[in-house]
Order: sequence, then C-alpha cells, then structure tokens
Amino acid sequence: MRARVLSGIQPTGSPHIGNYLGALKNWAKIQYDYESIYCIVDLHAVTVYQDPQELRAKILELAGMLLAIGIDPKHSALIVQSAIPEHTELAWMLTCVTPVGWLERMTQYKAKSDAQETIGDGLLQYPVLMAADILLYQAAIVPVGEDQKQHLELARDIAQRFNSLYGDTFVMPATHLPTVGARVMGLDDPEKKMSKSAAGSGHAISLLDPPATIRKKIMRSTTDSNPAVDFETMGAGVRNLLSIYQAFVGVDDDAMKAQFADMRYGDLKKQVAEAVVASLEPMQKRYQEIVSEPGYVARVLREGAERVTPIARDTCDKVKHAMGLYTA
Ligand code: AQP
Repeated sequence: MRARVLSGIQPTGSPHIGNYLGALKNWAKIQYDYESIYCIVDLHAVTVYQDPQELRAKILELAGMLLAIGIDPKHSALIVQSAIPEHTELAWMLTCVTPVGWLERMTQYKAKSDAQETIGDGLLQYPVLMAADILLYQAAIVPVGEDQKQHLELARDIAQRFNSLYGDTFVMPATHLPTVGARVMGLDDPEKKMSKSAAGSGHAISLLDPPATIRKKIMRSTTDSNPAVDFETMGAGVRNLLSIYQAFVGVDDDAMKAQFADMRYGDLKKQVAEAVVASLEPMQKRYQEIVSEPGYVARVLREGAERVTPIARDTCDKVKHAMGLYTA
C-alpha cells in the first residue's frame, strides 16, 4: 500500500507564489508517488472573521486554482474540510488530550492573536484541528512551507500523547519541506512572510495576477542600498527575489551566481518578473478553462469527499472505541 499524503490550504484570499512554491508545487509533484488528499481548510479560515459571501466564492476559486496548478482528481482527492464532519469530531477528541500550554506557545497563535481585538477560542485550537486533519487520514507525509513546521511538530506530539494514553492508534506524520521556496517573503517587506491576508497591494503576487501587475509589483519590490547583486552582502529583499527566481526556474546555486553576480537591481527585477510571468501563464490559462466548465469544480469536490469519508469514519470509530466512547 502506498503511503498517504495530506496537506491543506486556507481559502483566506487568492493563493500566492509563496503558497505555490512552499507547498502547492510539491503537492502536484508528489501526488503520483503517494495516495494524496488535499484539503481546502475552510474551518481554519473562520478562526478569524471572513465575509460569508466572499468565503463561499473563495473556496470555489481556490479549488479551481488547485486543479489549474496540476492537482489531478484521478490521482488525488480534493476536498473541503467542512464537508466532512469527522474533521471536527476528531478535533474535539484530540482537544481533550492537548495541554493548553502547548497551544499558547505556538508562534502563529501569538502573531495572529496580537492583531485581534478579541481572540476567538478557534485561533488557539487551530493546531488541534490541523492535527485532526492529518491524523484523520493516518497521513505519513505532510508537505508544507516552513511556517507550518511548528504546527506539524505539535500534531506529532498530540498523536504520541494519544497513543501512549489509549494505545497505538495514529500513524506518526513526517514534515516534507521544499529545498527552495519554503519561505517566500513579502515583496514590500522582506522581513515578513508573504501572506494571503496581509494588507498592501505590493505585498504578494497572486497566482491569478495579470502580467502587468506582476511586473509592477516586482519592479517596485523593496531591495537595499547596494546598486547591484553582491552574494556576500545582499539584504533580505534581494535574497527573496533570487530565491523566487531559483524556485521557479530550477537552476542550482552556481548557475545563479554566474547569472546574477554584479547585475544591477533593475535588470535583476526584470528577469525575475519575466520568469514569474512565464511560469504562471499556463496555470492561468488552465484556470480559465476549468471555471468555464459549469459544475466541474463542485463535482470534483463531491467525488473527493465520497472517496475519503470511509477512511475518516474508520479513524473516528477507532478513536471513539479506544477512548471508551459510545459506538452503536
Ligand atoms: N510565504 C510563504 N512561503 C512559503 N510557503 C508558504 N505557505 C504559506 N505562506 C508561505 C504555505 O502554503 C500552504 C498553505 O498555507 P495556508 O493557507 O494554510 O496558511 P498560511 O500558512 O497562514 O498562509 P498565508 O498565505 O499566510 O495565509 P493567511 O494570510 O490566511 O494566514 C502551507 O503549507 C504554508 O506553509
């Protein structure tokens, strides 16, 4: 039997090149080697307020985009988290074995709760729900960007604690990080990771941005006071542009040095912009084809849910039995 892969993405905005290089590109690549389940985690999205109408639209847009970047529904199950009630059922059972102190230490919780006037309990519970997403399907491999590494470690801790309290129930999931592009930074502020929900039109490049917008954002991106690329002294902005180029084009470090050493920033930006435009163009074309086929995306999501529900039900029943809960 092939090992199972599970990963998720929030429908909190248009997916950007950070999501793509940190996670989605890898999803499409490994789906042929593993039994893959990719999940649009709408229950995670509502840990901070989302406009209901916009959220509904973003779920379908994101599903279309995932198909456009190459998720193949013949090989992968594409699902929406809230359509499968076992995610929340398992999350509650895991909540009961998770110490609050583990959750309060999460850096993403601290960062996101700092930005809120009132902190919803869901924001604290976010990583338990994420652990449930993974453990529900007994996933062995979880491909994510670097920002999710800490949550993954917590999922392992929760699984271990459950297994030691109630007996071996869960497979231990392993993190799968890309070698380049694991952490793409904001174009306007290279000290902050690129985020869907960050404010500012020059912050992220959406996978659906038209070529002129991509060029404009990259040409205006923050660099430093050097006039040209110096691999010894370059700042975070230049490093970010170079790693975006490297991740899209797939060249090694020596080739990067030969191509970009001493290049003026204006020329560097032009080359990065053209590489991004050329890489996104086929996905954007495919996206338009996908969304112009009425009912196609909804059908893929329905078939995905039908495929994974027996696995989810089986795990929940095992967990209930292990904990001594009532099973009819
Ligand atoms: N900047 C990034 N660089 C590399 N990988 C990234 N990921 C996110 N941002 C970067 C990876 O994309 C996958 C899906 O992310 P998510 O939607 O689950 O949530 P997130 O990590 O919180 O992403 P965003 O874009 O920053 O969303 P918001 O603004 O809603 O919080 C994950 O595997 C993540 O590692």
